[in-house]
Amino acid sequence: MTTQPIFIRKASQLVTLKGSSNAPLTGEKMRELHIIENGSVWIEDGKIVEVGSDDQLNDKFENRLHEADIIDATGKTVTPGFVDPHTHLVYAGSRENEFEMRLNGSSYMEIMNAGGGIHSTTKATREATEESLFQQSTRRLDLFLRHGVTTVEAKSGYGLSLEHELKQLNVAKKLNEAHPVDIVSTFMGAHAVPAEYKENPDEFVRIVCEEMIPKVSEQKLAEFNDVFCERGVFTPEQSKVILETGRKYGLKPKIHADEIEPYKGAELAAEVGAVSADHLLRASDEGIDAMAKSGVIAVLLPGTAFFLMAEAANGRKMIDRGVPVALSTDCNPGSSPTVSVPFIMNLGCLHMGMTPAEALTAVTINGAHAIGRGKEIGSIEVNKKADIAIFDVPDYRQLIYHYGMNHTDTVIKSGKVVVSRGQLVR
Ligand code: IZC
Ligand code: ZN
Repeated sequence: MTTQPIFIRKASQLVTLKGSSNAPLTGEKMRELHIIENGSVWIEDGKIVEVGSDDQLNDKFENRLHEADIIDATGKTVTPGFVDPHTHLVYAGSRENEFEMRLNGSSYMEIMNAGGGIHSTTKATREATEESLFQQSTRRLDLFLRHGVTTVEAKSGYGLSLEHELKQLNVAKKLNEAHPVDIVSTFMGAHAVPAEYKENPDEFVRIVCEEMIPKVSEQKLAEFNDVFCERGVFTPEQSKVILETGRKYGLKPKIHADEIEPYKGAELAAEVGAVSADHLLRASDEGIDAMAKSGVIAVLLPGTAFFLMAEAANGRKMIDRGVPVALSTDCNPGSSPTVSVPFIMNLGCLHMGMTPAEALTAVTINGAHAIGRGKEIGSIEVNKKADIAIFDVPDYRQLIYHYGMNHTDTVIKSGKVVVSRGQLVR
């Protein structure tokens, strides 16, 4: 079945990020957005068919204008739909009580070690039915979409038992089928050592490796395998075993590295050839150089540093040393309860020394590469999936400069309008 073509016309800026599909952008290439002024895009059957100036496209499609749904983007900025490569999307409950505890001086780790934090969300998620998890996560996905996000990675890790990890991953699978936003799943059984294995964490590592990973792989419920490598959670040695086991079962490694303390997580990411190392607030220079050398993408999460009142990762240094950088919300109930990718870009600029162009690259094509989707999404190029966001600002920098606001006007997902005038289209 063919669908009605969509013709986006006359964008003040059409940010294409052309030529970035084969590998993530690094160094000064992260600042090359390939913007077309007075730009237009022709979309058909879910794909981008032509990209160029409005004059060029008007000539080419002159005879077919009457067929198309025309979206006038005069005065607006058009970008690839945002790709958020690190979320803990599927969970139950909320942790505003811990937010208040932190405001009164408790730390994230103290709360977790006292049985709260990840453990409290695990309890709520284990108790929730699939239906309830689905509903609670749908609400977040709707909000993502309304902020211009068309693809998210989603991690498990609030089940921490075979049964409940599979439940979480199954919810992600169903959400991917039911919701316009695409979901790329990551297994993260090694998100915390559950209370029942507190005295014997190695036994939990064994269960992750021998019971959970094989099942997740057999049921094709995830593409990636992640571990929270942090003092008091999983050691670099345990993390290595978990990531290498995952790889044997076809799950590509990712790692939560050097978030709270320097722990040689960045080095480990390079050693095991992880697709990305995420957080990196306390990564060492050696670790950063090792990542650059082996092409590990740094997924930086400045919303988490902001929310934990910590100093953000040094994005500037990573880019200057040749590490490809992506940005993400880290959407989760403990350390970053937000879906606002635009706010994350603002923090990337203000707290991590990135330029607005680098920040936009980081939430589009580099985000796509961080989840293995660089060839399909993340730039506006012929034959790519028509995932496109239109913002009510004439210059992409205003998207970041007018901070804490949602400028999203229209979102097109797989060639269909799913947000119009800021509202979901059902
Ligand atoms: O629920 O606190 N850092 N995992 C690692 C998290 C934050 C999520 C949480
Ligand atoms: Zn995370």
